Amino acid sequence: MASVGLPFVLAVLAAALMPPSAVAQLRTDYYATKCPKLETIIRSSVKQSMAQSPISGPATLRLFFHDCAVRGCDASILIVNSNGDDERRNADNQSLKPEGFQTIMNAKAAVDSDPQCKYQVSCADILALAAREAVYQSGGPNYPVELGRFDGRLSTRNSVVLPHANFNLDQLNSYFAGLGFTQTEMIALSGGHTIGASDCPFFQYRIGTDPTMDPAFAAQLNSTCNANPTTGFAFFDDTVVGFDNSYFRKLQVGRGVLGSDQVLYTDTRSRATVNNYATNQGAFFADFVMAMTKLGRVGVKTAATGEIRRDCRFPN
Ligand code: HEM
Ligand SMILES: *[C@@H]1O[C@H](CO)[C@@H](O)[C@H](O)[C@H]1NC(C)=O
Ligand SMILES: CC(=O)N[C@H]1CO[C@H](CO)[C@@H](O)[C@@H]1O
Repeated sequence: MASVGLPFVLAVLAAALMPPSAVAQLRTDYYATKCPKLETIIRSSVKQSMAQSPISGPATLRLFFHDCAVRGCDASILIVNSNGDDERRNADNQSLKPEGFQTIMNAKAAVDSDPQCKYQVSCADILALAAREAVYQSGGPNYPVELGRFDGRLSTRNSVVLPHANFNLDQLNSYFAGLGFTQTEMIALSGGHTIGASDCPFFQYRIGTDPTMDPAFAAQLNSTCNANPTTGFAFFDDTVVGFDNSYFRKLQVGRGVLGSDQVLYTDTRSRATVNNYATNQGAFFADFVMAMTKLGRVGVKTAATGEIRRDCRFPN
């Protein structure tokens, strides 16, 4: 009998020492036989949604973050409970745009219209793939998405804990450390604000009071929000639907929209990373992909702890 090599022995040992299924095993080829056309189906469905509305891409990316950050990436953010007690109706989710939910509903319908795929693909995986499409089809990196998540059955308003737009660096770091992220990863993820917009209530308090805001920018935001106090909004950067590193270049000139954006440059402990991403888009893209992949692993459910939801809004 051939002797087994040392690497093999070490691998077996390592596997034996791992706690059983402590971490769900995600794989990029999880649906290779269950739904071979999955990625093509979702790519084309999200493309249609994004063509229908420029809000679809940003809203979908944000939805993925809000899902993973609460109870893990288990599509709990999509659940609609008849008593109204669900994550999407927490105050922190009030401004989630319906276009994001619609993008996922459309993608799910497209997946289930393929007889081979029907009821085979979790809503959590559809959301992870749709978020990648939102990034890629906005001009950002195309990256492999790990799959094999199961959908959760629970969603409650009180379980929602999300970062706030007035957080300082320590608060941002402590929030993201709770999800397992370093400061650099937190900054890369904040680069998601290279697409989309913010409503006035999230930043209006900074106008005229925050000295780190460029005065000309403050005047511009002021007139936007004065003209439409309830419906006014500001795009995060100049390339509204373009996924690039311009978000970081705007921070360098005091044109960050949210306090939590601008502080990444103002605080000298995080400034070097902002400067790096501002000058090196490749570095931002690489770190963003790594951090998004890591975000996609947060709190993942298995067949034993979750299900494949038939309607993304309701547990089976
Ligand atoms: C760092 C802490 C974060 C804070 C404080 C924060 C806060 C916010 C706020 C206040 C808005 C505006 C909402 C509105 O007016 O409708 C927003 C929008 C957005 N956020 Fe974040 N966010 C954070 C991190 C992230 C992360 C990690 C991602 C994804 C990688 C993300 C993606 C987005 C996107 C794409 C939008 C635009 C949504 C749209 O245009 O509909 N955010 N965020
Ligand atoms: C904002 O606009 C109001 C009304 O025009 C004005 O009174 C105020 O001084 C402006 N503030 C800033 C910071 O531009
Ligand atoms: C998208 C969505 O469901 N938003 C809800 C957020 O929470 C508020 C307050 O409960 C609801 O009115 C929104 O419909």
